[in-house]
Amino acid sequence: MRIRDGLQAAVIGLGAAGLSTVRYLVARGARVRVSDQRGLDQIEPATVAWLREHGVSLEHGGHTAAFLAGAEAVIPGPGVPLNLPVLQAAREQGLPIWGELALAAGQYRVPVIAITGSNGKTTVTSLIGHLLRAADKKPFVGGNIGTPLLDYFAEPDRYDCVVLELSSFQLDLAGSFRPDVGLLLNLSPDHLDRHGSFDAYAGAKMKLFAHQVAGDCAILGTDDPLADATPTRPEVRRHTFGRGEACSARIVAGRVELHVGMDKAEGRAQFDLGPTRLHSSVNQLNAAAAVLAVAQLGCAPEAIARGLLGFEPPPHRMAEVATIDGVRFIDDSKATNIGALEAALGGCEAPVVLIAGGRDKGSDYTLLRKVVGRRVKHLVLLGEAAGIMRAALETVVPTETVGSMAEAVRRAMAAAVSGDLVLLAPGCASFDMFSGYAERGRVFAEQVLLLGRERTTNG
Ligand code: UMA
Ligand code: ADP
Repeated sequence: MRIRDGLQAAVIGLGAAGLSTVRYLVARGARVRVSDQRGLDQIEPATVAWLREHGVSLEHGGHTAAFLAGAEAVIPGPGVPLNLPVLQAAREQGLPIWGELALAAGQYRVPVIAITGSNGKTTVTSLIGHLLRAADKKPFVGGNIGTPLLDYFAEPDRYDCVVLELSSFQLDLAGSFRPDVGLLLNLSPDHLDRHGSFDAYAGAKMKLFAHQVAGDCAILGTDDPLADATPTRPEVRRHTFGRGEACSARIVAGRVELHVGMDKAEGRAQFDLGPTRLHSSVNQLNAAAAVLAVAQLGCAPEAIARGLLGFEPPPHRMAEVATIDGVRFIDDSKATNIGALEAALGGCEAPVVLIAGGRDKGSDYTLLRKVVGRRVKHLVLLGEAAGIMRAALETVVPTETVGSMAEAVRRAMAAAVSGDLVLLAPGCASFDMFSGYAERGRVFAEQVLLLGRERTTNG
């Protein structure tokens, strides 16, 4: 959308995305105000100084209805709950509520690949960025992965394509945004505390495809029945990845076979994942999705193959920590919903001692009964969700509850025998006990390594 000079814009939330939004609006001549729940002493002084210098007024310590006086549009950050009283007041006043994607709609001058799904977004987004660089392209990689998506517009000349990881929060307020290549990896319940229902959550994800036009491409993970059933517009090219025979990027015996997007003479290209770090069952899917997406931008098979070989998956996703007395410890701290936990267990061949729990996001843990009953020999629970998880799962697996990660690691080791796998895959958010999933994974690894040292010392 084009921002009118002098537009009175009210931004809510001064996190990374909010600040980027303020900068974007200021650069386009809008009159901007911003409101944050934090006190002034909690906001970086350099940010406060920048706002003052650029004539942006700051409300801090909470959001009031007075903040909206004279505003023509309200732009909440992606993490700002949409049921805040100030947003309800904005709706009552008939003010439009835009997200970052809505602001950027129609403004990109280079191809945009946008990735969403319940799990695998960050892995696939960083892999796509990596493959594009291997093909000598200059991608901007941002969105939910960390760099705010509007930062692209600060220096657009540095890039020849854009790769965006998009959350349901961002897509909920996407306006008429459309990606040239939209990629939906999978769909399973997440963030129900925010969206209220699975249908509302899935509906937000599906907005990815709502405004695509002829010439655009929709990529769907057909191993996941919900992603497979996602409607796309008839004029849009629809490609699929997975293990099914008809897939455009098909996984066969640890290889990705690409049946589209290559030079006609070649017919298909093949990529062996055996020698790469993408050989786990979920990463095979991620690789197929990424290969299919970059092929749409004309990347050559040799460059893709080179890129796949050099890719390091991001940390805390099925990462090997150590093996102690024959017991392997795996850190999948980024498994923050039940879909990721289910996928992690589905990929494990050895008996699993599972460490799970954390902050609940409104999940129904009874959905895990089947996979837990089949794969898990002992369950160690910690965090706020331990009680509800226990109630849902203790009849299918021996379960105990602990108070700390140190205790969890020790109890898991006590329940394991050589050949077993101890898996940290919480199925919950981490914020009840940690600053984030990365800290949770780090503490887990520290405790595992400590245990290993003690065992060595004690012979
Ligand atoms: N705030 C208010 N009022 C509120 C709530 C928050 O003023 O009612 C303020 C907070 O005080 C804080 C700011 O808003 O100053 C936080 O803003 P935010 O929650 O929108 O987060 P950002 O720091 O801008 O980071 C956001 C994404 N965060 C969320 O969607 C929660 C980041 O995704 C993203 O990397 C970043 O923009 C850059 O694009 C993180 C995330 O957790 C990784 N995403 C969720 C997930 O992956 O599950 C969706
Ligand atoms: P997201 O950004 O969507 O959270 P990540 O790449 O950070 O995705 O991975 C999050 C969790 O999902 C990790 O536990 C990881 O092991 C798991 N995961 C990764 N790819 C997939 C996939 N394609 N399907 C299911 N789970 C996956």
